[in-house]
Amino acid sequence: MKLDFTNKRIVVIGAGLSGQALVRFLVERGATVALSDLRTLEQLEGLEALQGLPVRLDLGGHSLELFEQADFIAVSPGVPLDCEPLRRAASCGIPLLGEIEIAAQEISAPIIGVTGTNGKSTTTSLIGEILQTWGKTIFVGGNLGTPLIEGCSAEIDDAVVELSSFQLETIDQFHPSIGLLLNLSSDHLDRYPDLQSYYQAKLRLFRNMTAADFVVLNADDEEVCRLTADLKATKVWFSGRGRLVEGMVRLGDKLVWNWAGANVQLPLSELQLSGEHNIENAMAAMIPPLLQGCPAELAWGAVCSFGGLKHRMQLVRKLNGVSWYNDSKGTNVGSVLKSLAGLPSGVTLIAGGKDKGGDYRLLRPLLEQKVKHLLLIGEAAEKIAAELAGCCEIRLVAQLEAAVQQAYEVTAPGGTVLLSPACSSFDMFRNYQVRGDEFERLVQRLPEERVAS
Ligand code: UMA
Ligand code: ADP
Repeated sequence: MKLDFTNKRIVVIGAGLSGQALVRFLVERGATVALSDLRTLEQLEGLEALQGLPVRLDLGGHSLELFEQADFIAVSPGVPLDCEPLRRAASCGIPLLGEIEIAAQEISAPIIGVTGTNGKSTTTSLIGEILQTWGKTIFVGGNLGTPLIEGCSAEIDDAVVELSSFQLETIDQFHPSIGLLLNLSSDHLDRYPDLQSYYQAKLRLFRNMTAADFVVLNADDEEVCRLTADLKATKVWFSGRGRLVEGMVRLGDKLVWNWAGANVQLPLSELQLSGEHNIENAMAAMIPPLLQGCPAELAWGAVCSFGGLKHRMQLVRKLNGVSWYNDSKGTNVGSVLKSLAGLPSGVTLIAGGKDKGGDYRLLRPLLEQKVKHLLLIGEAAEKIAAELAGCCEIRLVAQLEAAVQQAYEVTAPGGTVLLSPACSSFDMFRNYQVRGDEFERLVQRLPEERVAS
């Protein structure tokens, strides 16, 4: 069912990617739109693209009376629902609609929704690669980067959407036909009061799914198994530990797909992506296209030709026998564990940023095994240093530039320098992409000849 926005007074809160896309969509649907953001015009990017549209700007803070007088509030995912303007609107009985909910009510194509703590972007992209290779016209986006609302106008066969817990908080009727829950571990405890609240936000993905829908679940993840026991939708499991009779399972150097009479074997040696976690992502990504009838060999070919996304364990440079990796998207403890696990010992790890309430002590065993030097930046530096004291040599460094310089000086040939922060970037950078780009720029500038600073 489509919502009617004609002549409705709508306040869009948050003027980032989602907010700007919402403004364009709502103006086109005949709404009277105001765009409200804590930031000033000078601090915001991309607003010039809205020039010429009839939109009232409410910048440098939120005018509460606007929120009290609206017919609807359209919410960007990064805006916490307990902030003052949203509480004020809720107390006046004004409905809050998230960007995903608004978009989903417009999209009639089947939706494949991907959530979990880690691997969402890689898995979403892999599903997109497979469906495109199969000849489908698709939208691929969501938390990955392109707001789902931008996929509303196009004629598509499927929408493949990465969904964050923030986006799922505001869904209502949103109903994917296939939903994936990749894994669950600690993240975003700067937004949620506890881990269970974060997990419950993720589980909202399944709230409207029925027995006619499929859920793709990680059989090796205890929390996923525990929390999905009562789901109505048809469960399709994947396991990297060979524990399944039905579903997608890894057996040594191959994947085996056993489902509805099909038995297909896929050789792992052809996979370009590296790391155990990417085998999990590949397994999960294969399942939706296979359920839709995509030929297995074609799907596997598309997965194997995918070289990976930027800022995820990306080799930047080999310099004087040292390998430099950009894993700026390693923004929580669980992802750093996976990234480190795939490296030999002798690592110099650059970590830190905006703390999200993660338990850094979980890194201890792997740090003791693999990391020689830990260079810490950003607001979380002191907390991380305190929780990891004694694991390896630890230094607090003011800026990323100094961290790169020190890594260059202390890492012996044969070693690895890894930027994998375990934190978000927002204390020092606009986003993880800017942080990763800056790291790459600094690494490319390092001289071949080692010069003492
Ligand atoms: N703002 C307010 N008032 C507030 C809080 C924030 O006005 O109380 C404003 C900020 O000043 C800022 C704007 O809100 O100008 C930003 O909105 P946003 O945080 O929703 O960011 P968008 O640019 O719309 O990007 C969002 C996602 N960002 C977040 O969820 C934080 C992007 O995911 C996503 O790609 C994009 O929508 C398109 O769907 C990024 C992300 O970091 C990659 N996601 C988190 C993650 O992956 O861990 C969840
Ligand atoms: P997300 O979109 O969920 O943040 P990405 O695909 O962007 O996930 O990967 C981000 C980082 O998370 C990677 O650099 C890697 O360190 C880690 N990661 C990726 N896939 C997995 C997985 N399946 N399990 C655990 N960690 C993973």
